[in-house]
Amino acid sequence: MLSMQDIIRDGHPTLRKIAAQVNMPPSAEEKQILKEMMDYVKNSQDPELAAKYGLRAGIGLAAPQINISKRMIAVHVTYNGEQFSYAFFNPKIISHSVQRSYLAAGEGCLSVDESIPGFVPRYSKVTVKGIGLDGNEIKLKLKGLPAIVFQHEIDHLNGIMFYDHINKQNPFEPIENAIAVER
Ligand code: K3U
Ligand code: NI
Repeated sequence: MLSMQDIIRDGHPTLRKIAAQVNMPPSAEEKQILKEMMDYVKNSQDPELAAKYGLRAGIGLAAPQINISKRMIAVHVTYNGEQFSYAFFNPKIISHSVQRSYLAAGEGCLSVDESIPGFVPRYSKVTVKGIGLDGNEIKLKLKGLPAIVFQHEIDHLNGIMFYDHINKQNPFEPIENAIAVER
């Protein structure tokens, strides 16, 4: 079972690397790691398990955050009463809106212990393609919080941290053509 001890923190070089594609079909070990990433995210949202094992709550996790530089992400988030629970190998944004969005409360990251205030510009809508744990291709059209979480996790695969996108001079500078998303 993954715990906070497995999660590397800001400053670790793996967080700044471009993660490698996973060769298909994935190995049994790669599937096991991706399952454990999903288990972490789910367990972390269970208050009893989170307290018992000291898990910081998360709605997504990318393999580089557990020091595995491979293109694998897990997302488990509820938005507008709908659950988005996906474990992906080799996720890719294949198209996106012109319109931008940002999380009104700002973003957080399990690899960043402090809170970093500011608006993080994202695409409002994205279409994401990837391979699921069963080896089948999945294509998702996302908006709102799930779209933001996928962009945050795919950024981790490219060595990008959420705060890289924040305007350093004025973290809360209004973003042109952007809508606010509430959690
Ligand atoms: O935003 C967080 C949250 C936790 C519980 C309920 C609701 C929200 C915690 S931070 C988080 O989940 C990151 C996880 C990371 F860094 F490992 F990927 C994902 C994320 C947070 C906010 C916006 C986009 C992505
Ligand atoms: Ni993160």
